[in-house]
Amino acid sequence: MQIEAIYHRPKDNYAYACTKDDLHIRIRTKKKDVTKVTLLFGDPYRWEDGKWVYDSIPMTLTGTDSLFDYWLVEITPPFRRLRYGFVLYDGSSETFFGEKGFFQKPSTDVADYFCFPFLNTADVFLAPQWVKNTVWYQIFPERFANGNSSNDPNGALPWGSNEPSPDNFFGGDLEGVLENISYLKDLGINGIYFTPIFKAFSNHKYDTIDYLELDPAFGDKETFKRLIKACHDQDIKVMLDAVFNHSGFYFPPFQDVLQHGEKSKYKDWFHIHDFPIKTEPVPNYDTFAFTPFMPKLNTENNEVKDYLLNVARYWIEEFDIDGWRLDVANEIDHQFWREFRQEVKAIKPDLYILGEIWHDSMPWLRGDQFDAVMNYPFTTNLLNLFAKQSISSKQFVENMTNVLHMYPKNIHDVAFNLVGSHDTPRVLNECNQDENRAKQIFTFLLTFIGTPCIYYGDEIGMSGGQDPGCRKCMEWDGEKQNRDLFTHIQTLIRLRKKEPLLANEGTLSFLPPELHRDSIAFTKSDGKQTVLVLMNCSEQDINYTLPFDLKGKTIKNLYTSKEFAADVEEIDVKLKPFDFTILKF
Ligand code: ARE
Ligand code: CA
Repeated sequence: MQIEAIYHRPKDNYAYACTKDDLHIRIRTKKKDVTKVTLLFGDPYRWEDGKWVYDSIPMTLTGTDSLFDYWLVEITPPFRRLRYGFVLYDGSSETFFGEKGFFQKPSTDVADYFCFPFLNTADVFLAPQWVKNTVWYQIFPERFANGNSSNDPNGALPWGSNEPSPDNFFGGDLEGVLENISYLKDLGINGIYFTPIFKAFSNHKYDTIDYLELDPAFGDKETFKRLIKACHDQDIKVMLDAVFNHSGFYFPPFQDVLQHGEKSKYKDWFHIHDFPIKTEPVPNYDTFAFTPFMPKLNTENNEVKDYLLNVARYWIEEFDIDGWRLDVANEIDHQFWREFRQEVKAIKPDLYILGEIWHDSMPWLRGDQFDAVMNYPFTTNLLNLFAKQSISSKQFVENMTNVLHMYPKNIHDVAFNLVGSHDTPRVLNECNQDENRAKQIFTFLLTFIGTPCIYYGDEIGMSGGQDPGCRKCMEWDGEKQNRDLFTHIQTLIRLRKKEPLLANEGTLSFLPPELHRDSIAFTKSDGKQTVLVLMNCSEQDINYTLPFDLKGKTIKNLYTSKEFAADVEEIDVKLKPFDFTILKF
């Protein structure tokens, strides 16, 4: 047994409360090394005749990535506290593993066991439940629709007349969104994520000038109120983009520092290295990336914190927004986010707090800061298999298993899953304009766990490269829209809403990728019924024998609504290149 590969450390993703009463305990072992893991567990204070009393329960293998097997067990400690250890068996030898290391036999000293001291409800990660049933649509307001030409910025170009550039404008606005709510309703989405809409200098608005005013090119507050009401009337949630890591160059407090230097009452609102302040050739203050026009805000300064928390509260209290997406969330201090969560949840307990973090985000997902992060590791894995074919289906499953074990399970139900955004090339570009690959990516996105998001225009097959290429004006000419792709996505969204097992109900399991190298297959089961998603991720036809005994069962194809009775044990499914099937039995 390779004990060096064995890992467990409470809490985070190895020991966590999945509900206010239940604990998940996980352990990692070398791939295909250990054949059985038993958890020894007991109440820390339960002793009989001077001996600590413990019970035992087998753990379940829940997945394998390229290096490790992952084991899980769910425990409901009667007194909400637990001491536990592991007995691992590899077919010939056995070892005990506890907090003090490895022993030949289970230790008799409770101090050698791991400890989950107390299951306090306040510590349990609880995300808004409505998110589990939300399919998001991301809107870049300058480029979705121009509903009012009178507010167009000077020099705004005719809609869709030019390629987007870092500096040009086309006049998109909130009235344009309002006019197309029916389009969004028809697509079936029930959440909109707006990139920034507050007054700012650029066409992307990530360089804020006034956090409490809408950008005049997008419309006024009365329009925004109408838009929110129209969305809520259609059961569509609204999430805004909070750019708190940095302000724009023309943010009045920064302008005041430029004008008054060290005498400015705002000098501590930023991270200025020395005075006089200079913006070139290299700024002598902290910025986002190396952009002098995005001075980093000093969120550890109480005045800045008060100012930004007031902004966070204002848009909830005055406009009843349903979520905040947090820009460059990983570069702001954790204490700021703890106070942010307390403030916004006090006003609206089921507000969705979504951090923009592209990497491992465990430190922000402990229940005291974010509800979720933008799941870019999911995006990368999906594109590498279906778009770029740079990995095998086996590697895809192993990578996805790794992602799923990076966090506690209850985090994945509200993970913000995306296949593209305003910061990435469009999915069709990643697929080299191959519509079938793009369809397959949406099939996976909309049948997997988490809360999926569609970037505006992807649903009608818009193309576009890295920013700014991915920010073209929305294509409203039906003749130029890929209606087949739209219908495919619309059907999947409808299915997802109708069939809870296609969203976040049931237990997810990948079928062994060894069963067929050119396919991805996973099931969601609630113990009574199972939904199987089977996808061909190759250019060849595949013939897949379902590894279930289905004799006598009725099998329904959820996508075509056809039903058939399985009168034989083994069912074969034939799939053309990049085809799929969704079966329920
Ligand atoms: C634009 C161009 C840049 C150019 C810059 C020059 O895209 O190539 O260098 O202009 O000024 C906003 C605008 C962008 C603009 C940017 C800077 O939308 O168009 O860039 O401001 O002016 C990292 C961060 C992540 C950030 C991305 C862009 O971690 O937070 O970089 N995303 C947010 C927003 C952006 C926004 C900003 C931040 C700034 O979503 O739209 O940009 O407010 C890897 C790394 C990630 C990295 C990612 C993308 O995966 O792991 O950390 O994200 O690549 O680069
Ligand atoms: Ca306009």
